[in-house]
Formats: sequence, structure tokens, C-alpha cells
Amino acid sequence: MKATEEMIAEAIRQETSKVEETAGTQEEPEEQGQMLREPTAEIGDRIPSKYTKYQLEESGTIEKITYPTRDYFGDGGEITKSANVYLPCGYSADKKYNVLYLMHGIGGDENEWGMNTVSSRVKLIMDNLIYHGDIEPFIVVTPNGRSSRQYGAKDSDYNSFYVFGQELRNDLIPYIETSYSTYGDQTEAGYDPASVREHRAMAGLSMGGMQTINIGLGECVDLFGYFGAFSAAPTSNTAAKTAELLADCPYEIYYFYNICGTDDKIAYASASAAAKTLPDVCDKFEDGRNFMWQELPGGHDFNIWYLGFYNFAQIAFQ
Ligand code: FER
Repeated sequence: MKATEEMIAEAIRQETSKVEETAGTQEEPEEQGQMLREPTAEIGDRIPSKYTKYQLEESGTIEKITYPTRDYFGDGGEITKSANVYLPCGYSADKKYNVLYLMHGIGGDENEWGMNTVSSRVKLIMDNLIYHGDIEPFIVVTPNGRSSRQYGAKDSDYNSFYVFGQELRNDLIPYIETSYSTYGDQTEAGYDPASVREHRAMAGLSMGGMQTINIGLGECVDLFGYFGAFSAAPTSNTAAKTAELLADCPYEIYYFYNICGTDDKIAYASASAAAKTLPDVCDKFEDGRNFMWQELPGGHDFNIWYLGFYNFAQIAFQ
């Protein structure tokens, strides 16, 4: 899919304005409704309200981390980047946790999923899914998807999104798995890298959905078993290309979940081209077993993306 400059500019405009409003702030819940591209009341019809409510009984925590990586898009030199990490309530080094890497869109950064706010909806949904016994607790990491010294939403080249796989493989996953209690402990006797796939998931909105397809399924299927694309942005990895890339793949795809709004003028065509027909062209995907294409009225915004997150959180690691 050839990206039109106008669509990119519009997507960046929308996301940059939202990030400016949320960056570095600790917002109270009542202020959330004013944020651009935040879900409207409509979300209440789609995500049961008990999953988006504040509840203090079992509240997880969010911490900001910094980790060493490289300017893979540029000179390859060492740089430091930030990410947010959600740890479920009762997180303990005596247990092992699954990890979801959750990616942002073209004009966003590691804070676009709101993990820098006390009222983080990702946290509320996770806290409540765990509290109500719908899912096993897992860790959520929201990194910055540009592998470049220029990782700021404003001064970056969007092509730096395409080389994030190197950062994920060489730097971020190793950092997370040595810093937290996960299944990827390489120091353990009998450590088998292939067995860790079922404990790692990758998902993302728009440009992050593109990354899940191009990088997750396209380059890192040895690392991940679960994939989620929410309104995936234009990608050269169409369904036919993904089928070709996975043709001789020895690994099982445990699930590939997709969601897109039918009124999404930015991503409906691209997300469809990348995923909708996958079960028809690739025997690795079977609709209803390890694949879902969900389309419903909606645009290119968080009404769709939080619903996607809520649904995917219940699909991953099952
Ligand atoms: C494009 C349209 C949209 C594109 C990227 C996007 C790279 C990303 C949108 C988003 O992340 O919200 O043509 O090309």
C-alpha cells in the first residue's frame, strides 16, 4: 500500500495533539473526556463498565523504565529510550509473568496508551479483568516504536518504525526479561527459547498494528506467539506477503486478532489488505480458532483501540 502524504499528515496531527495534552501529566479521570481521540460515551456500550471502573482493591502499578538500545535507523550508536511497564497487583518475583508489548501510532510515543497517567485505561482494564478473574495477570510494556535517536513524535522519520524489530530482539525483550520475573529467564537450566513464544504477545494501534504485522509476524515469529493489530496502518506486508513469509515457518501462531472501524478512512483499506483474507491464503490461520477479523462501525480512534485492547487482553496467553 502506498501511503498518501495527506493521510500520514492527518494521523500525525491527531496523535501529536493528544500526546501533547497527556505528556507528563497525572490526569484525574474526569478530565479524560476532553482529550482528543479519547473514547466517547460509546465505549461504554462496547466494554462493560465494570471493566473500566476505578477499583482500589486490586490495583496494579505502572513504572517508567529506561533501557540502553541503539539508533538502528541512523548511525547505530548507543542511545537510551523510555517505556512504561504495567505490573499487575500482587506482582511477585516468586511467580512468572507473560508479557504484552503494546505499540503506539504514528504521532504518538510510549505515552500514547496513557500509561503515564494515574487514570490509565490500560491499567483499569487490566486491573478489572484480573480482579474479575477473566485473565491471568500479565505485564504490559508500552515502548516508543521508533528505533532512532530521533524518537520524539515531532522530529522523527516515520521509517524508523520499520526497524524496531532489532531493538525489540536485541535490547528491549532482554531488558524486560532480566528486570522482571518472566518466562524468558535465559539463566535457567534447560532454557528453551522456542517455549517462551507462548508467553510473549505483540499488539499495537495503527502504525503499531503495522509493526505487529511487519515485525511481529514478519520478522519475530520466533519470539512471539500472540499478535494483535488494531486499525493497522499501510504496510507492504499484505496478506499474500505474510503468507509467503510464513510458508516454511516451523512455529505455530497461537492467535492473530484484528479490529478495525468500518468508517476508518486512514486504515480500513490497509488493515483489510494486510489481514482480512489471511485464513484464505495461509494455512497458518484458521478463522475462529487462531484468527479473528473484527470490523464494526467506528473511526481511527480509541473507541476502537481500547475495545481492541480489551478483547486482545482476553485472547492473549489463553
Ligand atoms: C499512512 C496512513 C496512516 C501511513 C501511516 C499511517 C506510513 C499511520 C497512522 C497512525 O499511526 O495513526 O499512509 O503510512
